Amino acid sequence: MKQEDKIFYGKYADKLEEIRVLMMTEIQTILDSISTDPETAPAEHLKCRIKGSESLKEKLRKKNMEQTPEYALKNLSDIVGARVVTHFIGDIYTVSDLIEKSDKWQVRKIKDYIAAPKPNGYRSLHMILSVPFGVGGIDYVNTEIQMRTIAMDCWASLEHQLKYKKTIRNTALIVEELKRCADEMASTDLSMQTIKDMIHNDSF
Ligand code: 0O2
Repeated sequence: MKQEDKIFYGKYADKLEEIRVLMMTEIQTILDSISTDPETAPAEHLKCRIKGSESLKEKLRKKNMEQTPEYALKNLSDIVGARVVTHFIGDIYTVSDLIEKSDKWQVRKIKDYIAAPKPNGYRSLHMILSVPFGVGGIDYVNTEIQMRTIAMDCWASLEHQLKYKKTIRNTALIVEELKRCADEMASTDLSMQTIKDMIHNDSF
């Protein structure tokens, strides 16, 4: 954690780091329980981060919320966030089923933006977890796991750049092209899953 973030999170910083490590370790254990063979492993990569204080304050400011760690811990879900990037769509649901069964947390909500993509084309499965906290009278905090395929991840990274770029001339065209790419990538993800299923179910 950067020094400025340590200062902002204060007495909560160490516990947040503990939760980050817990999430990282538990999700990695789940991934390894499916396969550790690089050819069949479900995830291409796993990341877990604590939201930087500047980005957190900006989110609180936009939502007209109090810019304090206490308020954020009680009202936001992504101070600690993990991202699992998988090869195939089916892996997302295999992994999320196992995440639901873990005794390290309670799954509070699942937002399936793959079954129901956002209007801009954003696709991912978001899981909101309630994790024991126990510092400063806060018993539990919500954390978020985002799960998406490599194609969805590539798309989300590019679209995220659009959000933070202030001066773009062709915004309408870019938004339209991004939506088209999201739909094409979703179609390819489905085809790849079908081919994978055919390879594995067709053997005799
Ligand atoms: P950043 O900059 O990535 O941290 P809610 O909690 O339901 O009130 P919220 O917080 O928007 O609403 O939840 P949602 O929709 O589940 O989104 C949470 C996070 O998912 C976002 O965090 C993004 O990381 C990602 N996300 C959601 N929609 C999009 C999208 O359209 N494009 C991209 N690239 N990412 C998206 P932040 O804090 O908004 O953004």
